Parts: sequence; C-alpha cells; structure tokens
Amino acid sequence: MVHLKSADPEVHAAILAEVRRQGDGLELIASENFVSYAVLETMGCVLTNKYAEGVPGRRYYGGCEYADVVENLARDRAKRIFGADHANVQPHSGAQANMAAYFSVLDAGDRILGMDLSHGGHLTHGSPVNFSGQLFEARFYGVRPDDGLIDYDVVRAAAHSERPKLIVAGASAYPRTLDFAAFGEIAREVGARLLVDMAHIAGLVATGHHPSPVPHADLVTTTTHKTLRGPRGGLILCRQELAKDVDKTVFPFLQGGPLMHAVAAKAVAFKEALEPDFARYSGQVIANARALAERLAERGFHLVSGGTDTHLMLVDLRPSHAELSGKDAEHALEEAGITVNKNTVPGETRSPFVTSGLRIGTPAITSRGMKEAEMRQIADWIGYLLAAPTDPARIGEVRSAVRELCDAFPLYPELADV
Ligand code: DSN
Repeated sequence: MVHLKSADPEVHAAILAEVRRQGDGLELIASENFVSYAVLETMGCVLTNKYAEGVPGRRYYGGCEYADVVENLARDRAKRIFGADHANVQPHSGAQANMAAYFSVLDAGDRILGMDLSHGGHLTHGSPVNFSGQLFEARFYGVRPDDGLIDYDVVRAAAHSERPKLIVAGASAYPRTLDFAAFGEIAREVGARLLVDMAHIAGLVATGHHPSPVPHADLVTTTTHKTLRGPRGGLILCRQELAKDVDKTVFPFLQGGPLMHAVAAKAVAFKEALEPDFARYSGQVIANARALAERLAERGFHLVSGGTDTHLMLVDLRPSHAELSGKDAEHALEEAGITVNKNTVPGETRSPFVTSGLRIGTPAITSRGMKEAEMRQIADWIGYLLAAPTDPARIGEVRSAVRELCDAFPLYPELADV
C-alpha cells in the first residue's frame, strides 16, 4: 500500500491495525471468514472505475467488454457450483439480494412466512424494523422450545392458515440441517413460492456438506462472504422462468451500477470454491464445529438443539451461567482476544441488546488451518474464562495463550507491513 501510505497515513494506519487485529485474535463470528490473496487483490482492481448497468452483452454504457468477461465468468461458475439455471451476481449484499428476490415475485403488501428473528431467522425475513416487515405482511414460524428444532408440521400448519404468497427458509443462527424438500412440499401445498436464503451455509451446500435448496426453491439467495469465503456481496440463483424478473428487479428496480471489482472477486472466489481444496476446507469447518460443540457441552454449556450439523452453534447461557448475559460473555471473550457475538436464544428472556446466548462459528479459524485439537483448546479457554468473566488475571492468561495460538497459524503474513 505504498501509495496509500503517503496519500493518507491515517487510513493506512487503520488498515494495518486491522490486519494485526484479525491476525492476533480468534475470529469465531459465524458469518465472517478470511478471503484469499487473489480475492483481496481483485477487490482493489481498476474494475472499480467502470459503470456497467445491465447484464453482459446488454449494457447501458460503452467499454464493457472486460466487465462482460468477469461477469460471465462469475455467473457461469455460480451456476456450475450450485447446479442452478440462472445466476445474478450483482447484488451488493445479502439484504439487497433478498429485497430483489422478494420483488421479483411479490408486490408490496403481499404476505410472507419466514423464520422468527429471535428463533434464528434474519432481519430481512420479515422483521418489523426491516423493509421486509414494513413492505410485506410478515408471519413467522419458529423452533420448538424443548429441543430448538424446526417442527415442519408447525410450518405446514402456519402455511395453511396464513396462506402466504412466499415462504422464506434459511436462518442466521440455526445449527441444524434444514429440510429444503419439506419446505418445498409445504410451499407447493399452499401455492406459495419458496425462497431459500442460504447465506450462512452456501459454502457447505457448494461442497455437498449440506443438502442443496436449488432443486426445491424458486429462488435462492446468498451472501458470498460467509462459508463461501468470497468478497462481501450477494448472489441470486433462480429457475430459468424467473431469470428476466430477477435481472430487472436487481437493475433498474433496486440497484444502479454493479460493483464490478466485487463481481470479478466473486468470480475468483467461485473458481476457488470449485477446487477440491475447498471441499476439504468445508468438511473441516463442520468437523471443527462439532469438536468445539462437544467440548463446550462436556464443560457444562447448554447448546441449543444439543449440538451442530453445520459451521455454527448456539450456546444458551441460562442453564449453566444464569447470571451471565450474552453481552457480558461477549465482552469478556473479546478482552481475551476471542471474538463471538451475543445472540438471542429460543424463549429469550433478555433484550436483543443483552441476550442470553452466544453464537459461535468455525469458518474463519478453519481458514487459518486450525483443526479439532485447537477447537478443544479454545472451548477450554471459553469455559475457563466464563467461569470468572471479570477476573483480570484470567483474561490476561487466556489473552496470552490466544496470542501464542494465533502466532502458530499466521494470517496474511504478506500484509504485515505494507
Ligand atoms: N450479519 C449476518 C450474520 O451475522 O449472520 C447476517 O446478515
């Protein structure tokens, strides 16, 4: 970053500090990951200068020949990874992918049925503070209070009584396999469309470690930066009959010019996702999540649903640490260099800003090369620290141990001093 260093020392210093922050701590936020150098380079390329409204071959500006090349590569690779008829790679984010997907098949005021945010759903699945709850009439299903699992009979009953035009499947804090075939069947029974938001599990789906929603859903959305390990951004997959509606809803209805450097970086990440190494990585993400979950359970933590089939787990602190909120637990771990996020749990009794749970995920630490032995060690540190979360000596002890582990799995060594 030689140019940036002299042009803007303050931003340069902040970026270098962020490189160190990411490297020196354990990133356990389930929705974060570390992209490759190739993806990073592409995010900083001259395609950021280019306007390319439209789709490849049908643009509103001249000079789009190389924009077309990268967008075609991204679209073709996305289709190949997921076996989809059509891909739109232009959504700037997962939220915009969802908004575009909704308006491809719905009008404002239509009814949708999605998973309750406090049960593990997502803001864009109908929350009243989000466009999805304000522009559509949202109804919800959740998980069973006793075992934390989705009860598909309850979803079916809600679909039959509410008669939504669209059912939304997908979650941001559900640790178990989602039954997309069941969602598809329920949607067909009530004549609804099915949208699957697979943002959290896209990398697992890409590699066959989670069943694919593509055969069952009309529309599938995802972010590209979670388990898929690409640049920040969104993606929509759909059946051929919806391709035109999706494309024209992304642009001109919702967005202006696509971020072509991000589209190019998506193409690079999709190429990586097609390689055998990525399948091995995804398998290890799940093996690591299981090892971490098992060790936490051995240490007395209560895991919603009893464990995990995916990259994440949800810890309900109430049975083991009744006085400790998610917020305080998150803070204590952060002090020790372990980053997680507080999360509501089914049957939550505290506010969403305080919560009684922690969401913990393994995609990022698996990208650093860590395996089951390190997961058990990390679970032990979490248990040790949360037994006395305000003890400065414990925090310091865990902080040093975390630092030592991070040094053994260096992240972005080439960016240490650029
Ligand atoms: N913010 C993402 C997550 O953490 O799950 C979802 O948008």
